Order: sequence, then C-alpha cells, then structure tokens
Amino acid sequence: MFRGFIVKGILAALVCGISMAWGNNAPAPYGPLPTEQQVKWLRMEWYAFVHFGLNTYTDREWGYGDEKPELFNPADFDAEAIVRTFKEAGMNGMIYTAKHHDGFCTWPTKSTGHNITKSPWKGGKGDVVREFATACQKYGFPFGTYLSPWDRNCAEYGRKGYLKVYYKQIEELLTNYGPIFEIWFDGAMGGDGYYGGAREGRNIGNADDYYNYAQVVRNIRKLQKKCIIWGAAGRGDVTWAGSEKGYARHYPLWNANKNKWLSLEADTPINHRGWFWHPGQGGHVKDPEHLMQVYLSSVGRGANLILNLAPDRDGRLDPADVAALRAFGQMRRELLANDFALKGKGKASSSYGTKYTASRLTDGNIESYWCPKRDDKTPSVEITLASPATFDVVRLREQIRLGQRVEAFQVEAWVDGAWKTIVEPGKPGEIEDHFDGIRGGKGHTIGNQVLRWLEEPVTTDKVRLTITRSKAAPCISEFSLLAMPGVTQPEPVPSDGSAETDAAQPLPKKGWKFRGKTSSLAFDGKEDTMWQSRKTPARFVVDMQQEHEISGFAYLPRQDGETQGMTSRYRLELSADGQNWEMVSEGEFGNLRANPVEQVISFTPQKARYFRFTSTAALDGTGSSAAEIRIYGK
Ligand code: FUL
Repeated sequence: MFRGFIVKGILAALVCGISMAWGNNAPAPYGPLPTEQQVKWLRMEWYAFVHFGLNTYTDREWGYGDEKPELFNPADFDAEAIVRTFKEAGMNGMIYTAKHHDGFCTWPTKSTGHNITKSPWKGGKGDVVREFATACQKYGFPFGTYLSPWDRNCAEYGRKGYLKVYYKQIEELLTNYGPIFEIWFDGAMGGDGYYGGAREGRNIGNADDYYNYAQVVRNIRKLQKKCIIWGAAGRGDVTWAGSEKGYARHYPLWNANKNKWLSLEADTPINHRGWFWHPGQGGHVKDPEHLMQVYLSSVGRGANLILNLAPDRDGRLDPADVAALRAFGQMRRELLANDFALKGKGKASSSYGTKYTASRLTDGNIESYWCPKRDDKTPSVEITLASPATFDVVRLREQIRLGQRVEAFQVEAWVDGAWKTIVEPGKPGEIEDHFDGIRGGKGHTIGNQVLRWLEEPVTTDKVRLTITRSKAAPCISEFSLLAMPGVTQPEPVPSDGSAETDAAQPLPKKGWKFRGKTSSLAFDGKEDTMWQSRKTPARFVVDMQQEHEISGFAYLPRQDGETQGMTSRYRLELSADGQNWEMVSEGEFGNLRANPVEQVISFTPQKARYFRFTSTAALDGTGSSAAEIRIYGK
C-alpha cells in the first residue's frame, strides 16, 4: 500500500511538472521527445569541423597507422585565429579530430605512445586539443572532439586490449579539457592497417558489441552529462544525415527513431579535395552559392550542419577556404536578417486556447507556438504583413519540445486577388533527395526548422499556411518570410603557396592511345562514362605518344552513386618504352565510400611516355573502375 502511494505521488508530480512547464491544459506531448541538450544542440544549426593531424603532412585522407609522429610540426598554428574566423562567420562551435583513423593522438595521452609528445612541435610539449579548448573558452565558443574508434596504429585493435586504450582516451578528453558539447564516434572501419607492425586486416564484427557502446554512453553521461554523443551505433543523441556532401539525404526528415528522439547531422568539407588539407587545394573550394545549397538541404531540412575547414602544414586555415566561408557567412546573415512576417497579424481557423493563438507564429519567440483545436483536421492561418514585401524563402519551426508532428504543409500567397500556391503540400511516399534542384521544394516535415526556397520571389502582404497532414495537433512556433541575398563572390585570394599539383597542368589528351578495354572512357572528359573491368586487380596503359615530365595524376571514382569497383588501392607505373616499368606511386584512396571525390596524387616529376594504372584492390568485392583520370605534367 505504501508502495502504491509513492508511485501515485510520483505520477502526480510528473503530470504536475509537465503542466507547470506548459501551462494548464497545454497540448499534450506526442511521440519521442528531445532532451534539453538536443533542443539546444539543434538551435546551434551549424558549426565547424577541423581535420588536422598526420594526414595533413602526408597528403592522405586516411593514414595507415605507420606515419611518423615527427612529421607533425606546424610552424604557425594559432588556435585563437582559427576560432575567431569561425565565430566571425557566424558558426556556433567547432569539433576537432583529436585522433583520426591513423591513431595519432594530438594531445599528450597516457593511453598510447603514438602521440604528440613524440613530435618536435613545441619540443614535445604541445597539445592541440588544449589550445583549441582554451581558445574556444576564451571566445565563449562551444568545443567538441572527434575520436576515431578505428585505430590503425594500435597493435591491440580488434582485441580486448584496445578497449582499455580507447576508453582511457574518452576519459582524458572528457575530463581534462572543460565542457565538450559533442563527441564524434566515426563509423568507418576499413579493416587493414599497421596495427603495431602486423600490417594485416582486422575484423571487429559487430561494432556495437565490440566497442560496447552501451557502456561507452553510460560512461560519457557520467563524465559530462551535457555532451551530445554522435553515432555510437545509434545509442547516442545524433546520427549521420546520410552523405558527406552536407545534405540530409532524406526529406521528409523525422527525428524519431523507434521510441527515441535521434537528431541528424550533415557533414561536409568546404574543399572538394577532402577532409584534410592537401597541397594545391586552393582552386577546389566550394563557392558560397554551393554552400548555401548545402545549408538549405541540411539545416533547411531539419538537421544540423558541420562544415570542415582544414589547417595546412603550418597550422593556418587555407585563405581560399576562409574567403568562401566568410562570403557564405555573410549570405546567411543577410538571409536571416529580415523576417517580413515578423509582427504580422495572424488569423487562425482555430486555436487551442488564448495562449496558443496565431500571433505566436510571428512574435519572434521560438518558445511560444500556435496550436489549433484537436478536431481541426486541416488547420490554417492567414497572416497579414505590416506592409507588402518581396521574399523567396519560407521558414517554419515546430515546437519540438512537444515532439515532431507535421507531415505536410502548404503555403499560399495572395497575388492579384487570388490565392497562389507557393509551397505545394508534399504527398505521402515522396522523397526529396536532390541537391541542386533545391528550389521549389514541397512542404513535408518541419521539425526544428524547414527552409523552402521558392522557384521565384513573391510580392504580397498576405500569406496562408495550411497544415495538410499531421500525426497530432500541430504546434508551430515560428513562421518567417525571408529573402535570399544576391550571391556574393569571395574576393580573389592569393594561392595557398602549395601549388605542387596545380603548377603542373593536366596534359592535353590529343592523339593518346589507350590499351585496355573501355579505358578511353576514363579520358573522355565525361563523369558519367567510365573505365570498367570485372576483375581486380585490373589495369590499363596510356601511350601519350611523346615524352612528358609527369608529376602526378588524379583519379575520379565512379559518380553514379554505386561503390562497387571503386579503387581502394592503386599502383602507378611509368615507362619510356612501354616495356620496362618503374613504380612511382602506390597507396590507398581512403574514404571513397562516404566521400567519392577526386583523389590527387603527386610525386617527384619523372620523364615518361607510357602511363600504367593498376587498381590493386576495390570496394565491394571484384571489379575496377574510374570515371576520369587526369595526368599532370609538362
Ligand atoms: C568519415 C571518415 O572516414 C573521414 O575520414 C572523415 O573523418 C569523416 C568526417 O568521417 O567517416
């Protein structure tokens, strides 16, 4: 009896707590709810990723694990300057790769000897994590870390012994560097690596079981309750949005995963060359217009965006990357600067009560919201603007503290005496996964926020929002009308001083002869045709008809969305006579599955007439392919 009394007491306190938080008779929450931390995190919208480690010095995306710590020696690293750049661009935090797949720890960890104390930087006394953490604290900028579970250096990787090492690293990062707003557990695990000299493949089976993520999550919650956990086999707070192009692959986008709220984060590097800095990358930066597309298809679909800027070998951000970031930051600021619906007068088909009227949509307060009566099945709101305005972006937000509810919505504008549909309601089963055609998208889910860029600007003083499908009575907190600024081009910037690859131009292919079936398709300038072979290894030979000084080549993996036969390991040989070959480069194309971008390989220039490319290993079993190959030289 006593127990029953306590249970009833707890229930009453809970119910009371909810109605106190939302006022009496507030709309009831629906489905899985975000934690306070997830709400705060979603409101951060976008922040920086920083990939900086041994790969910066080896021109690789994935280190093998045998790289020498002595390579790491940035002459001019200035964490404060980097943090200031991010902050000035309007970003809301940064996450640093404390350890990437190569296992090199950029802080003086006690867990492994493969760390920064072995590097000549600051006489072995340096600590990159500390410098970033301190700079972030100084500027009131949230700081997070990426810690790769896959460790290609550790001899014990794949066995029990590694777990102790890994857990120690988590503990150090979450204990010694102040508040960490997010910790990233990458899902990649390619198999082979150095592993203390074994140089072999390691299979960890089920990652969730091997790393014991259930325990990892429990430990993190004990160390830092407020830390957002990325990944951890779905046990964390946030998961991958499905592409390394920076867009949420699926719209409509639901934050609910079974019975749990799981937000999405879209990740992408600002530079087409990859996550780490690469020589000559200056000309490959994504332009501000492209970054706006990225923003609209990540943040604008209800996810967050993490945008990577990689310091170079001196430890400075690439000027071209910074110029693009600043220009995009300015565009975003201008886009959000004027909300033409703000203080507009709202008239709703119904309201749940006086606290939930249509005027809440345009009061500029993210917490207040409009909610219609429960029996109003297709509720709508008419908003009259203070004066006519021209806009081309519509933004909506749900009060996500009560759950995600809306499945489809429509927006109309009063033009020439009639209602004109400007955002069509989405239909069940439709999926928007395009990127370039983001203009004119339909109204599906809302969640934290949705941004819809109209086909063309509209001028009006009256708009109408209709919720056409919803899992429960919609609770909409904001309705905004915005205008996309004219695209600002970044100022021309001096080269990053690393023109090793760009100095040499791709050689003109005129008159070249190709040996190997379909190999000419890798040289036809078309990304949608490719050299393909059923075998691995497979190779082809190019006769350039005359001698050139060859200094590198570029491999563009297949661009049709398939991964089978993408080269994961290559060998490149050159020859003067087509008979005697010299191997000039051999290695790995890392991370192609998630980020199939062009791979540029440079080497000491060498004279040759013949070029032989071998795909020695490929993704997904047998087969070999290349969408395009470029040969650099003079
Ligand atoms: C991927 C990694 O394999 C890449 O190297 C990069 O760190 C990216 C953010 O995540 O899975």
